[in-house]
Amino acid sequence: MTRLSSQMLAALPADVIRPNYDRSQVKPGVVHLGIGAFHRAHQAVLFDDALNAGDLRWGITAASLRSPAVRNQMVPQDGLYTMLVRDGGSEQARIVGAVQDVIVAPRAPQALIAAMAAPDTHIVTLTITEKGYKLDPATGALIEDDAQLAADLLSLEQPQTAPGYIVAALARRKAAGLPPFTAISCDNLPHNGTRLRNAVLALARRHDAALAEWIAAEGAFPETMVDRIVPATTPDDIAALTMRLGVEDQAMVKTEPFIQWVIEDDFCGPRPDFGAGVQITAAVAPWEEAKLRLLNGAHSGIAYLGGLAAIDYVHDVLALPEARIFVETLWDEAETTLSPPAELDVAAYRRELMARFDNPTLRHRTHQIAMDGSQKLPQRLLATIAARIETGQGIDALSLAVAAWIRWQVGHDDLGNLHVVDDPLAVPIAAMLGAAATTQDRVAAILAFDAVVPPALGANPLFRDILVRWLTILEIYGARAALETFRPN
Ligand code: CS2
Repeated sequence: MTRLSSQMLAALPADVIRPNYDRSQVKPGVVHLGIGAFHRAHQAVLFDDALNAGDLRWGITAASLRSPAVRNQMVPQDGLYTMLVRDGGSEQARIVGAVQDVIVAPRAPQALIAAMAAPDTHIVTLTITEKGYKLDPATGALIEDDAQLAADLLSLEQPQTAPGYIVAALARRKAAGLPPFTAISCDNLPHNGTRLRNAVLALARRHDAALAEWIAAEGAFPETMVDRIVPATTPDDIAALTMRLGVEDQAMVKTEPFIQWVIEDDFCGPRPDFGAGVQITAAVAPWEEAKLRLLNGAHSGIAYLGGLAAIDYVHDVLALPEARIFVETLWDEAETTLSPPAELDVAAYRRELMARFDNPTLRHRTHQIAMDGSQKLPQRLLATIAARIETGQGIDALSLAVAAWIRWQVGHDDLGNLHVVDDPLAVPIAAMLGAAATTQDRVAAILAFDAVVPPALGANPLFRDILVRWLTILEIYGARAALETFRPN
């Protein structure tokens, strides 16, 4: 089957939106680390908007930090791919032209450093997932015994981590008399900019104190909140799009209409005149916290409970009335811990979130969201629970989500279907749960695991008792029964 490419653009059906700019004139202004589906449906589209608006400085050189899979999808297509926006009955296809090249970092580390150190590069964006920062999820300290980080602490000749690439490239820029780039974390971490800055400075200091000082003084690491639901693309999605386009697009992404990128007004160089979907603001934290605790907190609860109940998709979980009440209760609990920005109407935001979760055409898998729970729980659920406990408020629904995460670690759902626990801490967690004889012991082991649970919260007897109650119900009766306790009586 012929692949999508520059040559095939003219032959696409008339209703497919295409780049309106001359791609040969675009300069590479952005380097992106970690090109997965999320980047292609989020930041790349917003830079593509800038290109479509006539500002041709914002082409993207993207990098995979591990596998060549995305390069093999995109390079034969001249970097082009389709973004399919699905909402109930409607579907819109747009070809995004912003990605100019894809580098597989382990195969061409010097090419990636050179791209990041090029004079035209003004912005480096990252979607490397929570675990890519090499920071302890509970304390935020550099995980020095991580093998890749340990290698970068020794030498940056061939960096292994994203912070390693940033330090190597910033060193190159400093030596060349160039200003630093603005480094923008686009992962769902609280204070993601500060975390990235901390990781970069800690690593830089170990190599060259003067470099670290220069980065601290001249660099910029704005905080951001990113939001768009981007389910993993399936072979069926590609087959259906091939029928529609008449060419095959192996790099397509599917997503929802909603898109939001809130960026702290802290750039050390040029930036595009961003269009709709991007807000530049002084304070990102309140946005970030509301999104992490409402959207992502509910998502994780839906993922573990739905996954345990053998329900594949988010919208199918929410077809259960008790699951909706569970989510609303979790939101009632989380909402009181927020200091929402004045522009955010929380009630309307909650209604909009529920409608987004209900989108039946997205087919967002519970198993996808269940990944990397140890990295996600602290900011999505545990911080919220700690804040509720501090003010003497209930934590029933939030704790059920945490208990469901613990239950998920057993590796099978309530019907006995096996799943892989895809998590960087899966092995130590399985070992500690395996060594625990009773439900009480399992809860005690997790609460004592300070890589995930902050010690003060882990020592709280109220939290312990609620977790034991929920985990007992999950172990004996299953997730459906636990959710049913949220039925209106
Ligand atoms: C999801 C997020 O997979 C997950 O953990 O909760 O990727 C979520 O879809 C996005 O944060 C939405 O902006």
